[in-house]
Amino acid sequence: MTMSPIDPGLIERHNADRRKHLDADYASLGERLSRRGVDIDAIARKVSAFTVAVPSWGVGTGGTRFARFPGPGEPRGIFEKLDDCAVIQALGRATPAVSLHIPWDKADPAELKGRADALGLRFDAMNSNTFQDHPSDPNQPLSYKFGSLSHADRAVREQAVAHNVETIRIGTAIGSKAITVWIGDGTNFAGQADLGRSFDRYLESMRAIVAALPSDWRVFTEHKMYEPAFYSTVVSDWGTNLMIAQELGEKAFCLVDLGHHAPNTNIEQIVSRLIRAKKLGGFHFNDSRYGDDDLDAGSIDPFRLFLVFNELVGAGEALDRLHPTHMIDQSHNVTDPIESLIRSANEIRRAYAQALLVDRAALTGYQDANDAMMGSETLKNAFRTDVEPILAKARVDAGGAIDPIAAYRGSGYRAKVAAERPASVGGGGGIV
Ligand code: LRH
Ligand code: MN
Ligand code: MN
Repeated sequence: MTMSPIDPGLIERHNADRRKHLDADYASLGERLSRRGVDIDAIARKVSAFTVAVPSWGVGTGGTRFARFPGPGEPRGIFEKLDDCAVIQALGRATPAVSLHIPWDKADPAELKGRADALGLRFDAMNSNTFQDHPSDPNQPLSYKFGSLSHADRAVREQAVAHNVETIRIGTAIGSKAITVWIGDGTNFAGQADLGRSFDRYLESMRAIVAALPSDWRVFTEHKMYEPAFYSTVVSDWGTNLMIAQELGEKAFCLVDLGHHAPNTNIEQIVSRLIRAKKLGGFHFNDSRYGDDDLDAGSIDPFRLFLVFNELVGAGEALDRLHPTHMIDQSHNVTDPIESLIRSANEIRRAYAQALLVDRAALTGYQDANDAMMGSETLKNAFRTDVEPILAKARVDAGGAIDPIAAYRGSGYRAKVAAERPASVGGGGGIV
């Protein structure tokens, strides 16, 4: 029996008040979709099966390099973070897995597994961290100031490799099947490091990490254009990332964090290319306006999110073979992180549902006839459809809330944990 930090009776009462309207909205949308030859129940089934992992570091308040403004009741460690993740899942029913970051979330693996099992959660890809120093870790005395996996000093590289191997070992004990490697390595000045030799050293380190992967594990390498390095970054773009994945072999795949590209980059085209290359490993979903803003998925440019899903759905079986993993990677500075994550998961599902509504046969026909207007209209038609009744139905049928943010506010969870968890100073877990 799963223990839920949200009273199921509360969700039932919440839904009882809204059920009639949802049923009417669902029937009305179903009628309109059937005129387009679409079976609403088939769409709802696919949406229900679609899940996205939440980042452990996302349930604490984030920050910028200028300041962090902690919210009330922030989780003080990984076990309280898991409690918050269970709230997100109880109400939204789209996020049954959590992605951990080591050493931020380091704890006894048996206890981690036990707590997650009790809460009905599981673990998605693990994340290693060699982008900051870990002075309290006796296994990591050397500094990553000038890099980690690509560092000029072999001893630092070996330490960084060993940290990744340890992260895999923890992940293996808690049922994860993948590790995501993102490094901050790069330079601030031309001439600071040799661009070619740095990359060679990185590849050599990654080969050692791949050699430590269990047979059923995958490794995702995550590219990012800049930050913390501002002149050059070792794993800077999807071209570099593809080279890496091809070099490292069949267990290696590229991870696309939507915030890690230059503004206006055509990310959906990158996704299409990586599917063609059979190297799309997964996503870190978020939204951005200027850089790696880590804003809530779909909050700035929902059309772009839809276009990414349009590529995924359009790829059909080619994508099924890749089974990319879906994770959120966000930093919540001004909202309650639980609310942001509930909403983001729903926005990601919305983009998926809308992409499922694209009339693909018609689209191909318009494309082949060079009918630019109707090709565009075919996508817009799907994007313009209000699929909220489908999303709400998927939630309710799985035991979640029709309006999960309203139900969360009604639950008083934040006030309850604020009383139990004294205000944190710098903690909350997360990158500043
Ligand atoms: C780097 C990144 C990467 C890290 C996370 C905290 O910007 O996207 O995925 O692990 O942020
Ligand atoms: Mn990321
Ligand atoms: Mn990022």
